Amino acid sequence: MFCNQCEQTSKGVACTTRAVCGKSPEVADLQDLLVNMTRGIASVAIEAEKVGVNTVEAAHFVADALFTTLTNVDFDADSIAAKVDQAARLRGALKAAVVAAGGTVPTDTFVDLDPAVTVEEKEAQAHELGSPWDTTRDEDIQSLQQTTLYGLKGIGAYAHHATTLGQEDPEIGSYLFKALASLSDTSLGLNEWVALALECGKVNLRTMEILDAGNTGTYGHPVPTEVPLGHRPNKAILVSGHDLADIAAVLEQTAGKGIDVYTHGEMLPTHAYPELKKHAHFYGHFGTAWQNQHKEFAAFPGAILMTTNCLMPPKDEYAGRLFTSGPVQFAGIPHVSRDDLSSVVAKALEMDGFTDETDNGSVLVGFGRNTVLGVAPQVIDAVKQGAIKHFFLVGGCDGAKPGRNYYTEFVEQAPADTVVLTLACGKFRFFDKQLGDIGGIPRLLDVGQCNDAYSAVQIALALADAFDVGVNELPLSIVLSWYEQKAVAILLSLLYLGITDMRLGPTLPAFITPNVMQVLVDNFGIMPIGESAADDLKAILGDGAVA
Ligand code: FSO
Ligand code: SF4
Repeated sequence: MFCNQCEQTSKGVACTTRAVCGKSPEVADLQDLLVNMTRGIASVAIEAEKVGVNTVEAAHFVADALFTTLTNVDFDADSIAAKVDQAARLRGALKAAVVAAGGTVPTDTFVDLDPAVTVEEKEAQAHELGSPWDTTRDEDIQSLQQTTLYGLKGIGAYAHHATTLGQEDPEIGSYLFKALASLSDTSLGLNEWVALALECGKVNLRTMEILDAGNTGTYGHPVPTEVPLGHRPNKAILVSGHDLADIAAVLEQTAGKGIDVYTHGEMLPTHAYPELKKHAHFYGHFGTAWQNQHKEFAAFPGAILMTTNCLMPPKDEYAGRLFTSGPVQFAGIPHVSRDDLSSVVAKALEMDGFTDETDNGSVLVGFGRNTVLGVAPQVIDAVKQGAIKHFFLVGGCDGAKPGRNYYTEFVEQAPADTVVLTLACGKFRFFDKQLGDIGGIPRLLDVGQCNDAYSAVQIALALADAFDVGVNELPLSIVLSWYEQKAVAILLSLLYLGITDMRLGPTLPAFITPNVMQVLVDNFGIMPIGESAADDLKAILGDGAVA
């Protein structure tokens, strides 16, 4: 195996014998095989588009397959092997349709590759084929290929959620096909790969936009909502991951059954959606970010549903009450569909649930673009009068590295005349800090999940418009934490928008070579987070700025 796609990669280089995330080398190889199968589908789909053959099913499959290979999603060799077979069937049907429409099917390794029959044989075949990018090429081109491929996985995840909510854009599928097919094109040089990587950012922005349309169109615009961090006596289900359709189904199928629904991790912002918060049994939030799930799931006295990443290999203490849905799979853990959650409900009813009442305070969520722009005149006034001096967007993923305390310190030490916007699970480093308000505007604004980076971008663009400046001239600094490939896609979106001077941590991606990093430094002023949050705050705001 060779995998360097996430921040926790072994020794900051690559997982080659043992995966830090817990996936087996066989699963890693099978994931590579599945990505390689999507490359074959992509090459055929490009021809299909030329001769007018419908490629919607291929686009959905490719997005879902890429999502499957994202960090902490699918640890199950059988399920990945089944998707490889499905890819071969889909590719075969697409080839036949291309021929029937008068087109010519291209030939290359992945258009022609016949997957081996058994899971073991597929593993051997996958091992032989190796990584999806061309390791014989210049290392900077490889770096850009990897960056793009990891961004594609992020797009795949967001496109999957958008499709679930009925949102489509054929441009997304067309770009996935083009970028995947480009992995085999040795004529492409550095400039072409820089362009493909930035286009990945553009297409990801569009994907997050249609996901936003799906989320807000189906469940309403988030509204400021106080979410208890404690619990009350009742049976309980904990829902983690990012899938709004799944938590909506849980809420519907538990209504009137004497079960309270709690969120974990990236599900916290769902409390703010009117069509979800209307359920009286949608009670509170339990725990923090994904990397704490071994302790937190073990302490939860009810059924647990993991709807997307980040799943960790489960502990025995709670494996018997854990369920997965959507693209998430783990051998031995029941996989359920949102159409029938009866086994999750039955498990929750069978367990004690919470038997006492505990008040752990609360947090405020629901500061998506609609809410924030609804108070834009007050925000603009506060800036003009000097009550708000600076905005920070401190967002991204959480993870296990001790260096991530930087983000807690950064937010704690941000001066009282600054406002912090946050999103994704990195917020759990500071989500319950009481930062107060500035003239009624809370100093800590939870914009939502990682995909709500779209919402944060809309807020920044609207403020830039109101002040008649570019986004880079706003009193706004972006401090990102990354862990997995959705964060790569979001970073590419911010670069595509031309946003400069972002800070990135806790470490720089292993797949970015020094030369590619230099391109990012020269063109975008991107920089790693510093040793000390206080020093970075001073560098941004000037001396004496730290609270
Ligand atoms: Fe966190 Fe995991 Fe949402 Fe990522 S749960 S780390 S950026 O998957 O997607 O924020
Ligand atoms: Fe290693 Fe991350 Fe790849 Fe898992 S996803 S094998 S931890 S680089």
